Amino acid sequence: MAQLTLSELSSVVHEVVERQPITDMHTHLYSPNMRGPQGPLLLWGIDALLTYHYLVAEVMRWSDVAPDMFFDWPVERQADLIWQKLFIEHSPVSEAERGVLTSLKALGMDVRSRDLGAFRAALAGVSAEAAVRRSLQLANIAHVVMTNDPFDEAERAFWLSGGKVQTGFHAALRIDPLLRGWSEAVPRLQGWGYKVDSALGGDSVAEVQRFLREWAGRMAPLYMAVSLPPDFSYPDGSVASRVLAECILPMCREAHIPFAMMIGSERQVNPTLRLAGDGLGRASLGFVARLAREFPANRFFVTVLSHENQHELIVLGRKFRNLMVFGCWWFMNNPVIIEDMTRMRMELLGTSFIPQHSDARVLEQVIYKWTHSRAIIAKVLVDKYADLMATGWTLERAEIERDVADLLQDNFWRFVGKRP
Ligand code: HDL
Ligand code: ZN
Repeated sequence: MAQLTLSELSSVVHEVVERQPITDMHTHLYSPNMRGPQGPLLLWGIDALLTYHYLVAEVMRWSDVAPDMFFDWPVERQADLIWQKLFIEHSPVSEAERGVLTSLKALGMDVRSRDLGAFRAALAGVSAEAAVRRSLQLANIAHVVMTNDPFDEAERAFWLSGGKVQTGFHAALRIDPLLRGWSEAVPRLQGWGYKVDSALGGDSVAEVQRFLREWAGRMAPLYMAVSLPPDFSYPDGSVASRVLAECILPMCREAHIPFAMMIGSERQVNPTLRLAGDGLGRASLGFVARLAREFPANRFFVTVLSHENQHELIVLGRKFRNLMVFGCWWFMNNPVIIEDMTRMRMELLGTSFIPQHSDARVLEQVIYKWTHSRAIIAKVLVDKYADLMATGWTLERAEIERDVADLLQDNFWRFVGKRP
């Protein structure tokens, strides 16, 4: 096959990245057939886009509305305020603000009109299934991994009734209460018939394992996941350390699935902002090395929320083949940081990492989150390939296709040990 010239490089790389179907390994989307007591669990449409908790945090900086009053408003009124303050009265230059416009443009809206009413009318009445087909097609996403929480009353009924998700949607078993809310989890587990106690005595270990085994049986998760506070450590003599070592990691081994640790989220820094009220903290990542070293039969996806932790995590990725570095999580998901992290990762890990996930909560966000990230990943790849070519190394299109498939799809499926 023909060797690429330097002048061809950029257009070929951007085209290959554009064409590569994505496996989005961490989202808060739901299969369109998943329903809770209030209706579909999936969020989609213009008012859901505008009331994304990132934008709620941003509008509170320009408005003196009391958060509690804001949250009591109908979603449309919340969206009206966000549109007025963040898009009309001030230029929407933040990543979450610009993102709305990227998605609206891809959906065929002429954002020059700035006419929210017209956007609402044009996008109204679209079913969840139709919206999913359109957004995944526009974002070129082949597989969506959800976040599925057996402690979430809204989705329990779906799984307990034997619900099956739509093709292309996959479960991730999310178990935060077991590691960062054990005292609250105990009465709930007891209520569901699991003989556990707060000291993890008696049959508690076996019962937590049974809880995880039963939910893994219902969801067939591709991995188990937790978000951890900045001060999490292992081992620290706590019940959480024992739950991790004696329940979670053994059940991941039994189910042959990785454990994803998303480290550094400081929950409810400002509780009045509700979902928008979480912050971050710099973590001490020594426990990650210890877990990777002491549990070589376990595989760990790891992402961190503090910019300061990124370099340390990447170096840990060099030390352990059972550790897969992934994503630009949450407050990391901004162009300046995505580019910085992707360059650092490629310079230290080659292509043996997963550069991004969307973390989308609203369906149409996948369009902007991936449009923006593909452009940055392609830009970094062009630079790195150009550096290669400067040594006299030659490159063929098929090799770029292989590398991009690794980054956006195959590294994930290889690490979970399955084929899509
Ligand atoms: O814990 C998580 O999975 C985070 O992604 C939170 O859900 C956070 O609210 C979020 O949506 N970040 O993008
Ligand atoms: Zn998330």
